[in-house]
Amino acid sequence: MDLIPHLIDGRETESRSAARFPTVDPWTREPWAEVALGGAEEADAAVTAARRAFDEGPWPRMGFAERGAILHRLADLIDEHRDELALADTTDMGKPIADSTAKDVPRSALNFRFFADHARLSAGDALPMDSGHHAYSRFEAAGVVAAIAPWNFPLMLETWKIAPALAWGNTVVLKPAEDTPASAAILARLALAAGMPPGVLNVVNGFGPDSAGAALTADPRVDRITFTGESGTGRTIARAAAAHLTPVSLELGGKGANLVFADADLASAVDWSIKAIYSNAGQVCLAGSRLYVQREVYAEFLARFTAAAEALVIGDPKDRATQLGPLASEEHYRKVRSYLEGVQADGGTIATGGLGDGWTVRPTVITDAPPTARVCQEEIFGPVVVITPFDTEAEAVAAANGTPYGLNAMVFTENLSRAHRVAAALKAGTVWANCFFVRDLRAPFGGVGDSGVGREGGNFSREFFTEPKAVVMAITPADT
Ligand code: TXE
Repeated sequence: MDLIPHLIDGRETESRSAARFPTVDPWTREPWAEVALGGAEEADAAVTAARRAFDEGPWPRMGFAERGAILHRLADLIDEHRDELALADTTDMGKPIADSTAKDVPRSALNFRFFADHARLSAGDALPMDSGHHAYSRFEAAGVVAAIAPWNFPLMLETWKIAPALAWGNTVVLKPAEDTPASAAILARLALAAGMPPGVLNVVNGFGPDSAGAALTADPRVDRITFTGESGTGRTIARAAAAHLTPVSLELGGKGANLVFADADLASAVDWSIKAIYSNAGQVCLAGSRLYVQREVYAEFLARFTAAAEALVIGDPKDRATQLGPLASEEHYRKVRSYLEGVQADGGTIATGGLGDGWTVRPTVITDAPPTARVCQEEIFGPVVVITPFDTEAEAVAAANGTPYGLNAMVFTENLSRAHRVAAALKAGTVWANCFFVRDLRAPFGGVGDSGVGREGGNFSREFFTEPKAVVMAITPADT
């Protein structure tokens, strides 16, 4: 079986103990590769390498154009290795190959292109002062960044963290999720091929608690921690970081509300709502997992939505026709299953869907669930939506804001004023009106409440991954 190694200081390596763990293909439910199992020792070695590369190496001292050229080369290599990278994510976590090929990998390349250019074009501001002084800002690299990634969009979310960190001159230690280490190992190899000096990007494989992940967050030599994952894990990481006052950026869970008003373009609302909950088998922090539909169109919407859900193609994620693969792991499948098993006791009804073969879950619709039901409050992270009717705009907004989460929300309406009014009233880091998942990498991305701390994207990534500095110069008046 293939071995997925760490990358530490420019070298692909096993752990010193030679310990390994299997990574499982959730479609075959069989291990398909072995992974070097890192712990505190490998985390320490990786931080040492990243520290040296930052303190002594060329990377933070290069000009933006030179560093940017390497990042652009890496983006080109990602494009050239698109099929290999897409297959790695699909095999590791069951994402349909059509999605990993057309969305995840191209977006990962874009992450490097965008942040390379963004850093070069926004390297500082000049601030002429009325007092006759001249001030300017510098955005200086923060140092060593620990990036701890989840398994639902492995390559895409890893590069979303790594790209801005590197573009601003930091060095990085990445810990991929234990379920999805394969694409990061390929990325690491491509980074070296693109000309990235040793120690600039390090990858350590392993688990979170009491393992590589926790060791990274406890290391005082780490200057920034960027994490995407579960809200509880985010709290643990924030506590560890507090010991050294290390700034954290936490992108956590969600329970996206999706409001469909009677004046919406119903066909389009159904189409987007289907994508919002069933893409990636619902394993999306942004999933539109709570659908609120105005009563006048509720019955028609439910009928159309259910028909579209039942028509989705479930199957082998390596088949290009598949729209819904298995859930990413047995542990995760068990979690989603336990939510479905609790629906009836909570007062809800499974209108369509339920468990499928293996670790698949069919596109599921739950109706009649009271707002306090677990399926209305907690992140299921599966292809499971709760649909509830509402009467007034105020009622819909209150329902949407009625969870501890606040990552994103959607509103479907043809009434322009309503769209703006509702967008302003929703407690969320992102609101989509008449669309879903459309991103501009300049826009802030992050969540409110239990959905996270901080924002990334464009200038927001600049603030997090740098130490902004103000320089104020006195301009001596000319002798008169
Ligand atoms: O997440 P974890 P899991 C949600 C989703 C899912 C649940 C559990 O609901 O069912 O979280 O998934 C590392 N110190 N999301 O268990 O544990 C871990 O090794 C340092 C939402 O996979 O948060 C992995 O690399 N690191 C979500 C990463 O954190 C630690 C994406 C995520 O793992 C650590 C994924 C520790 N103490 C899951 N504990 C989203 N918002 O997109 C774990 N890790």
